[in-house]
Formats: sequence, C-alpha cells, structure tokens
Amino acid sequence: MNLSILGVPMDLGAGRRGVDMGPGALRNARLNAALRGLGHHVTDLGDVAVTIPETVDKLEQSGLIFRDSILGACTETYRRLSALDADTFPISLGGDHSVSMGTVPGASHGRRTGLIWVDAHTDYNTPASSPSGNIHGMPVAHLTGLGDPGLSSIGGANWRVHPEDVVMIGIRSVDSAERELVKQAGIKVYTMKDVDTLGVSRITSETLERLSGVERLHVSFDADALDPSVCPGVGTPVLGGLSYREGHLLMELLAESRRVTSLDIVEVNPTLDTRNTTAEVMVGMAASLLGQRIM
Ligand code: HAR
Ligand code: MN
Ligand code: MN
Ligand code: MN
Repeated sequence: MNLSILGVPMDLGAGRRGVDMGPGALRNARLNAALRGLGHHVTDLGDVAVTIPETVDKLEQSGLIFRDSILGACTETYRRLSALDADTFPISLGGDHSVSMGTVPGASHGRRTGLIWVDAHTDYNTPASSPSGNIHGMPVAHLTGLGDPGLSSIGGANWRVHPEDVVMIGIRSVDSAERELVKQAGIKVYTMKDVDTLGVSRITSETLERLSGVERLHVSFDADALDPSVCPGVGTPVLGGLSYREGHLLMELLAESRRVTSLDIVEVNPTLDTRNTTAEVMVGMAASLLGQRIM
C-alpha cells in the first residue's frame, strides 16, 4: 500500500504544552521504518506549519483559546491530505486531538466516512459546553457539524461526519453537559465497562457491522485511550484504560477487515513520557493496523 505520513506539531488545543513534539517522537521511534518493513511504500510529507503560541494572543480574535491558529493549521492539514490520491493511506501525527478536524475531512475525499474514535474521552464538547475551553476536547462535535461555524466546516459547507457513523471505544471520562450532547447525537459509545464485559473482539465486529455502509473508514487513536501504565506520555491520563493487548487486538482485527482508509496518532507528549515509550507503543499500534502479523 502507498502510505503518506503528515505531521501536525500542534499543542494549541491542549491545556498542557508539549504534544507539538509528538511527530518528532513518533519518527524517532522509527515509524517510517516499521511501516516500510511491512512492505508498504512510505512517503513522509513532513509537517504542517503551526503557529507558535508565544507569537499570538491566547484568545486571538474569536475569544476561543487559539481558535484562529487551530483553524489555520487544520485547514492546511485538510488541504494537504485532500491533495493525495484516494487510494493513498494517510497517517497523521499529532499534535493534540484538534488536528482531527483537518485530518478526517482531508482523508475523506468528500465521501461518507465512518469514524472510529479510540480515546479515554468523547471529545464532544462545544465551545458552549466545554468546562476547560480547550479545543482538543471538541473535535468530534465540530466534525459532526456542532459548535464554531469555522471549525465545523473545514471540509466544506456540505461535508460532515454523520453521528450514526461515529463509534467511540475506550471511553472513561465524559463531562456532564458533553454526555447529553453525545446522547442527543446518537453516537455509539463503548466505555471501558463495555470493553471489560463484551471484550474487544465483539466490540470490533459490532463496530464494523454498524459502519458497513460507509465509503471511507478513519481511525483516530488518542494515546490516552491506552492505560497510563502503557502510555504515560499524555496530557490528560485517566486510569483504567485499554491494555497493551486490547489496543493491539483492536488494531489487528481492524487490519483483518481491510476496510480502514486512514489513521491519526495523537496526544503523544514526549515531555511527560518515560524514554519515548508512548511513541514506541503507538508506532506498534500503527504497525498492527497496517498488517503486522505474528505468524
Ligand atoms: N473533556 C475535557 C475537556 O473538554 C478533557 C478532554 C480533552 N482531553 C483529551 N482529549 N486528551 O481526548 O476539557
Ligand atoms: Mn482525544
Ligand atoms: Mn480528494
Ligand atoms: Mn483523550
């Protein structure tokens, strides 16, 4: 397969600094070589230019924290991915999770897209519901058309992800107003309780069945979905996450389906990590999704 890697070194959407170094950490963990080793043709597109927070006022014009700079970087991300052939598989490296407002429409090529959101958090706040004001807690709401009109139309005025085409896995931290928005939208959520009781195998087959009608299938993998004992280098760790094997099994079963068309790896924060472990683990997750087999 032709794979293209695009870095989005952005920490503007997060409450803590340092996820802007995620793309460097993932490359340092030999992402490109791991994917080439699986027989793929890998092109690294380099990084999108992102505003340095020290150069602008935090509230910018909009009053929403770094909204204008995030819109700029996500729009550029969208353009870079849209320019690829539809049969090229893009892997986008965050950066905080707000990058997905650009990666998902960019990888969609205007098609109906299923979104598998692997995360401790539902990231379904709007500017009005958010307790923190941090935009990385808001990308899915904007991808489905809620919230700030600029952030919700990066893929064009008519393109969006339908809430019934979103499945979230690994969830264990949801704000109270956010919970109501998720329920109203009708998004399918597999919490960690569901992972414990149903198991990843059943959850993955139900997810693929639910998303059987989509043309594109995007996996957005937040490193904080995995337990902090596995991925300590994240800004908002929550205990009780996916185990190392549960993460791999999810990726392995999705690989077997051969239906996934794009991937994000986000929220890797090297300043909070131990010897680049989190980046190394996430490179392994990407390798499993892209066909690494034991036998
Ligand atoms: N729900 C919280 C908020 O909106 C925290 C969510 C952001 N953290 C993430 N996203 N890493 O997955 O501020
Ligand atoms: Mn997230
Ligand atoms: Mn296109
Ligand atoms: Mn998260």
